[in-house]
Amino acid sequence: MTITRRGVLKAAGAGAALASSGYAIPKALADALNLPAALPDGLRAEAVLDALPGKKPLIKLSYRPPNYETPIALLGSDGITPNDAFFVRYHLSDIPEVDAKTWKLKVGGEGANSTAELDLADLKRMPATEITAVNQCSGNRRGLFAPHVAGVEWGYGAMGCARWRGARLKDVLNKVGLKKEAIEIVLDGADGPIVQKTPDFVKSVPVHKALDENTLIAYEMNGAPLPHFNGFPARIILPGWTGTYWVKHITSINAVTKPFGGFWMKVAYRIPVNKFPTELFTTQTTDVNTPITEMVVNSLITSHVDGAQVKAGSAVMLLGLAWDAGDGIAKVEASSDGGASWKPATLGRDLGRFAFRPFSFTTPPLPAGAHKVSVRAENKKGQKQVTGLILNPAGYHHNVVQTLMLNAA
Ligand SMILES: Nc1nc2c(c(=O)[nH]1)N[C@H]1C(S)=C(S)[C@@H](COP(=O)(O)O)O[C@H]1N2
Ligand SMILES: [Mo]
Repeated sequence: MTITRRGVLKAAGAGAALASSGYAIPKALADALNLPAALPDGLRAEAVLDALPGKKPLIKLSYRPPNYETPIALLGSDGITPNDAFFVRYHLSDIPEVDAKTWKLKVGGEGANSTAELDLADLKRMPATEITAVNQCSGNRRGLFAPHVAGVEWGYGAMGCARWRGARLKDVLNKVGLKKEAIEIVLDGADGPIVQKTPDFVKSVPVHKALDENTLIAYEMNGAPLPHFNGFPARIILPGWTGTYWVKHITSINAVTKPFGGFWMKVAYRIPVNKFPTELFTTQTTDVNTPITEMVVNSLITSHVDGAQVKAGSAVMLLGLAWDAGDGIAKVEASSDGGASWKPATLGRDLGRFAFRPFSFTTPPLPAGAHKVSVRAENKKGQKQVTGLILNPAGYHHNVVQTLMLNAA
């Protein structure tokens, strides 16, 4: 089932179901397709809601490979993104349906002392850890970059937060033992290129991050097996770091003693050195650039979209989410007067330092007219969202303070 944005807006306007599919458009989803005005015109007109097997209708940016973002309304405000609403990001189109019975994980590499092969039962027999963590694509909000940069033109929804359960990567690496010269751990999944000109999607992480007690090989998401499109039967969870390292359908893990040279490390997913306050991936750093690592502090209003109608003379309760790389959110502030004055928002439940932190803020009664509303988060290290976009060639780390218009009538 595919619903075009134009169709949705028409149907929602008429309060009707789409005649062709018989699918009644929930108002929240119609609102969600009111994509940010900064997105390229072509994309805004073409964006469609489309349901992958096992998923709710999400915003489809491409089908081969599947790139689907979560509508803002489905991100909700309780800090957990449901599995059927979680965004989907792939680089390659050959995504096998992995059979849990025959799936094997190979562990070794020239930086390891031995090799091992685990099946799913072996992995599940190991001590299990559960951690709630945000998975956000490096390119989340790329579509808001001005001037526009090439890549998947994501809006706000290339992110989600779930309870991930699995074995520690550290315990799996201990089965083979690392040589003291090992510097990176190389992660590869079952998916591959359909045409050989696209390089296979393989990532590496520094040994210290691989050995971090929060780094998992997860087989459960929010208490259920991983959905196929989120990495069944097992994926890497690298709390604090952007989604690119969270390799899905993981099949091989290799320790290496030299910097890993694949395309997805050396060419893609890089940021200029010294532009962002994030950890340096030292073994991969050149004079000019370095792999993206940690997420930057950020927040999003999820209860209202830009241009939402509210009742004149009434207070408006804004709900949303804030997150960072794992220092934890210290405060969220909101303004309903275009940034002239800021007041603290109320922080919601704390699901752990790597999770979405819900917040709420009630505006003063808003007289009839347009109101500029903003929120900004600060983490426990004192890092703040930026007010001006930090340009970088691949359009990463967009954490500009969000402003939206509410129309009180
Ligand atoms: N096997 C595999 N794993 C992958 C990718 C991929 O293309 N193939 N993309 C990565 C990127 S860039 C992101 S942002 C996350 C997205 O996770 P999700 O699809 O579960 O939301 O998966 C990561 N893991
Ligand atoms: Mo990504």
